[in-house]
Amino acid sequence: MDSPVVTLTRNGAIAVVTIDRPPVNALSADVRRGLLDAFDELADDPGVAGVVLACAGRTFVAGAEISEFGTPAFSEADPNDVHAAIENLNIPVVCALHGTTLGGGMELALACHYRIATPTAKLGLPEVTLGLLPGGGGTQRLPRLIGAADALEMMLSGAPMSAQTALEKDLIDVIVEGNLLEAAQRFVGELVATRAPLRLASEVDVDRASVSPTLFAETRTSLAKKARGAIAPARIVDCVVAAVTRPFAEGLKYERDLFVECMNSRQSAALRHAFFAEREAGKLPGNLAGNAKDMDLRPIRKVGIVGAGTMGGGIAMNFLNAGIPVVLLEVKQDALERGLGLIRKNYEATASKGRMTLEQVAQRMALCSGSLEYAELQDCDLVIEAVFENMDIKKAVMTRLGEVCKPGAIIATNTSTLDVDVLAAASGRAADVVGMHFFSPANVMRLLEVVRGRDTAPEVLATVMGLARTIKKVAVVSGVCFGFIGNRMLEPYLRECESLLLEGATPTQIDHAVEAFGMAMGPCRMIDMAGVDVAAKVVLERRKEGALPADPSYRTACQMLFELGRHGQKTAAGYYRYEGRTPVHDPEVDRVMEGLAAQYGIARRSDISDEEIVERCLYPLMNEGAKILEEGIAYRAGDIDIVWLNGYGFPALKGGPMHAANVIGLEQIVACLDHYADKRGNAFGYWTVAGLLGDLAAAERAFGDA
Ligand code: T1G
Repeated sequence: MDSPVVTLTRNGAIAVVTIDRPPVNALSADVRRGLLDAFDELADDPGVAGVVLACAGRTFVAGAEISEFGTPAFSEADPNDVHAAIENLNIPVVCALHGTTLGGGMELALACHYRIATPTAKLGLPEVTLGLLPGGGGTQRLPRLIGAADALEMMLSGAPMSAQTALEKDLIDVIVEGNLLEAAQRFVGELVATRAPLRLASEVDVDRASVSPTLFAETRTSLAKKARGAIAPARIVDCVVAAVTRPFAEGLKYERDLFVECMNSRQSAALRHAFFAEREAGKLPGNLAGNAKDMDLRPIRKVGIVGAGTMGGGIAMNFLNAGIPVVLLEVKQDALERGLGLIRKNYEATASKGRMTLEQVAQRMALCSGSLEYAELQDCDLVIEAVFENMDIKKAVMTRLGEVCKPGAIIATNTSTLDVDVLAAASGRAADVVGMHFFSPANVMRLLEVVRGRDTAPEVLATVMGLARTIKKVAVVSGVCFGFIGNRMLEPYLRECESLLLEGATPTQIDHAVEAFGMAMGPCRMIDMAGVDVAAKVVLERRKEGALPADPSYRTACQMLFELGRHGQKTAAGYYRYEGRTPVHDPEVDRVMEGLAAQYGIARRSDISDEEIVERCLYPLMNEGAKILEEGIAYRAGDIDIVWLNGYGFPALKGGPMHAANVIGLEQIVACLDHYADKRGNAFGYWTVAGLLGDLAAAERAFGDA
């Protein structure tokens, strides 16, 4: 036994097999080989009466090594052979669970004869979140242990189960306090002393009488609605049917066939890409700021927020949820009280749904104070301005903060459209300034664009990236440009949407085409929800700055709707008319678009296809992403994907716009952009292919290639 990641030790007649492969003991080929060697050795050792299987480090096995999928390593040392070696040992094998036992780790535990866990341990089969299914016997053993319905719920939700729930479902045998390994050795000693039976999940039959005759049909109907087009959930149902109706060996083979189908699917490739991209996005490239852990990060013990409006209140909740005290600053008492009241109301609404207790509401509110005095911000380690989106107003606030905040305090701006460098300069201490662009509602949306200014100190950036993890945000670093990453790419998307409206497409057709591609919400519905007035004001501001293309018809649709008082859902009319929250086609909008088309000499067409809508809305968006990459605004293509997956409803099953472009093929994207340049003219450069995109396409490479 000489595997560096699996060790076999003996304590008298008890053997301990320990996996040690940081950071999460992922079940890689070398671990699987080490386990096979260990259990082969134990099978031939008459001196061993019982076995403990445990992990070193922070957690029991948290799953298969995801990076192995689609590589030759995936096929080495089949986990099912490991499970068979464990089950077929003629002495008890006890699995000692701590941390997050997930996926392949859960399947390893299910193959053991007994399972014990710490009180805080969690167990789960989250494969579905990666477009996979438990491919190591999980779909066959779990129903045999907890029944088909509970097994389906656990595998289709992918949600982890607490140790207590697992105990109640007989998924584990005991919860142990204190030293897990010692308890496990005692437990296996008792099994040996009492000659306890060896329990093999694979030999249990699912009690068919316990399976509701409508369970599978109802599950499939529910999936058809909520898991639109996803492959893995449907295959999980198929596997559980097999667990109920077929012998174990047959079910195991069936499971493996369906697992390979899922693993080879584009959906799973997209979800696995996003898994790693999200983690990469949280890291600063080494060249930029060295390694964060080598830097003097600035401790954030108290946060100030200037502006108690919807954004300021939502931002505050993130810190209160993390137990960080907040001072909320306003200029008028009534505005301050309104802001504090909104925070409390949000918490009480959560409590009314049973997702937090009233005691927790009180605890969070106790951490939140309000003031009308800037002086109250002097002991804050971070102050975030979330005042009205106007340069003069924000500059004045930043100047005050530069004067008031203590040395070393970080000053952040929540601006979504203004120049962070200008705001940083206004503070007089640009090295302490960073952008923190929260997405509304700020207490719900996971995405946070962290905008590094020209002068932002590396440790300020690293501190805020670490703080983002503390407040459970998915942080992506952006450079300074209009709209940073997300809103900058949104611009050509909305531009083409509005051009299509003037050419004769309806809001319904555009939204349906884009939603059929997978976007959570089409552009017209999205703007109606966010506010046509908000969109129009951004365009007006940029027109004032001369930052818009010279195209006279540029985004006139939202301007006109704004002038007509059609501000979207809030006025029951925007691109649609609203009956409650239901969007209804409004012929008045057609007339508005016809008028604008006539005004700007734009020919109306009746042959606009859904394919043209998707190409014209999404390919310029992807092209803008390439420009963002080549300008160094975003560090990685994956970062851009994470922005769009977490902030703009891009379909998870497509992995983000840059991953989707890779799947479509960059040469295809380029050809399409060239096609529209020829067909529509390129006077304003809308169809000019980004240099990086053209180069990658010519070299037959992809975004994110090493
Ligand atoms: N494979 C490879 N690397 C993994 C990994 C995995 N399964 N899980 C985590 N990592 C890396 C991650 O990339 C990061 O790396 C570091 O560990 C810390 O992760 C056959 C097919 C366990 C709850 O889906 O949910 O088993 O950035 O930042 O927030 O049926 O990681 O440090 O270089 O997320 O404390 C099923 C996935 C796989 C669990 C810990 N398992 N992991 O969260 O840390 S498929 C999963 C997680 C499977 C079998 C099937 C979380 C975590 P780096 P982290 P965390």
